[in-house]
Amino acid sequence: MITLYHAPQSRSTRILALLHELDALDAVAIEVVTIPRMDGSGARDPRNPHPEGKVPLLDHDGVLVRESSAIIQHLAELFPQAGLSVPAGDPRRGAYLGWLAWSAGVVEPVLTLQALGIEHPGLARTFRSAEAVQDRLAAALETTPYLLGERYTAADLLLHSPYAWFGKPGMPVIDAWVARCMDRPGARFAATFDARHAAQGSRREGAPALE
Ligand SMILES: N[C@@H](CCC(=O)N[C@@H](CS)C(=O)NCC(=O)O)C(=O)O
Repeated sequence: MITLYHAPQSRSTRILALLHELDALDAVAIEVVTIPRMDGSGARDPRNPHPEGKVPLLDHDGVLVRESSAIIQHLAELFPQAGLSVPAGDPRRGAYLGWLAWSAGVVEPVLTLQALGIEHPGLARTFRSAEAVQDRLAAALETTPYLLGERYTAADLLLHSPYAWFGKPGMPVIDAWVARCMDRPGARFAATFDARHAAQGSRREGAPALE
């Protein structure tokens, strides 16, 4: 059995979008849980087995997979018929794995530090900058609609998601790619699912919409 622990309008929303893209919604149970939110609302959910109480978390037959990039790689390979993963042996495999790991190891800290207004020469030397992230994406998207070429992959799903959340960066080639990714059936499904659950949650709890 496979279960996704999901909190509406959070980093697990992209996993919901992936499940739709993989046509795997019938194979994965969605457990909607609460999390502590930045605005002080919400709380850790005792039903969520994530060691830090975070989302997303995937439970695959009792094996827990945490971290979005790992969950995305696992699910995209579990449902290969959707063509969102790049298998070992494919010449694009190296680039694909690199994009997934770069998202977690560089993009997430860089964009978080930028949002918090934190700068330090050591951080810039290690991770580069939000501008460097954009330049790297723009270079990849200069001649093709998606990061790995003509076809949308799980790397696009993961890497466009911060811009879907925080807003497009104002670079035409990236803005157009983010718009393409946000217009996917998976993204639209996840947005509708979350809106419905957020509304139900606020009616049930009398709580702010995000919980
Ligand atoms: N790097 C992790 C980040 C997970 C994460 O921080 N999720 C947030 C929701 S957007 C969360 O669960 N926050 C609750 C908390 O920090 O306790 C991933 O991408 O999976």
